[in-house]
Amino acid sequence: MSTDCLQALHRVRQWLQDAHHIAMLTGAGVSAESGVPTFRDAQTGLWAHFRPEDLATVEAFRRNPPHVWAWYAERRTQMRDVLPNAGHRAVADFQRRHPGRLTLATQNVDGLHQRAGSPGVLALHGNIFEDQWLEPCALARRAQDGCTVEQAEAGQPPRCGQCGNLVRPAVVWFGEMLPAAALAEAEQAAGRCDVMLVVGTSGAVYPAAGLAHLARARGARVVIVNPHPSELDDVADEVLAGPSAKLLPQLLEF
Ligand code: BJW
Repeated sequence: MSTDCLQALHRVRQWLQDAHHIAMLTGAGVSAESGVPTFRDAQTGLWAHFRPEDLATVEAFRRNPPHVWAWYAERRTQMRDVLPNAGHRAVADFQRRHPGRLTLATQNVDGLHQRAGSPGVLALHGNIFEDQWLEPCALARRAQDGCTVEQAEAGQPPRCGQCGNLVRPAVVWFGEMLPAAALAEAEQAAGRCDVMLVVGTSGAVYPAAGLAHLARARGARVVIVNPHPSELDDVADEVLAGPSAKLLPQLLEF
């Protein structure tokens, strides 16, 4: 590591040690070293093979439910087989040693922060392992109450045995609202933190990326951890160019 990089690392570590409150936003890059593909990598990213509008919108699912369901089924299998890496573990260990000092919001749906032991993860884009009903349930006061999933025909997404609804993965697609409570808590943390760590995200998707702008506007220091340039570099006080599984343990081991 160059002298400049080492100095930047020490500077950020000092900011973190001095911080009363730290907010953190993670993206697909934090799970890359666990073997989960990112979205926007030109060679290996998911969008190199698929168009987002064909898979990650409710219109795509309505148009071709088996196609979208099969894509998610494959990713569920892949994500079940991977393990949290040193970056996930460094965050969870820090939270154990310093309860309440770091609020973690993630755009990831893979559950790896939770499996590493991070408490209270704000899952802004949902959870790929959970299902939800496509339409509001006609039979129950709350969607899904009292309903059951019926065995699906091969290749088809399951349907509700009672109301006939199609079942979809409980993730946030483009054009959909983020879970209001999780977003509100993430915004509150970004608005009151002393340091905001933005890790492994291209910063291309809003409102999640807006958390970094909010933190900066409220006077926090914004630090990016990413081996490549991101769309949030202009907002940052420091950009640490490197993989998160290597840098997070170095930043958070105190
Ligand atoms: C490493 C690494 C290593 C590699 N270590 N790093 C304002 C302006 C413009 C548009 C909008 C706006 N506000 C809203 C929008 C529209 C839209 C949007 O943002 N569009 C942009 C693309 C232009 N946003 C929405 O639609 C959101 N909803 C919304 O706004 O609701 C309000 C509303 C509704 C209706 C009408 C009007 C308003 C919803 C966004 C949902 C995003 N969903 C997805 C799919 C989730 C399900 C699934 O997994 O299938 O979420 S899309 C995809 O992108 C996924 C990710 O969470 C998200 C972010 O991607 P991420 O994590 O940044 O991954 P990558 O691949 O982009 O980057 C990886 C990074 O890691 C890279 O930088 C690498 O360098 C780095 N890396 N190895 C560290 N080892």
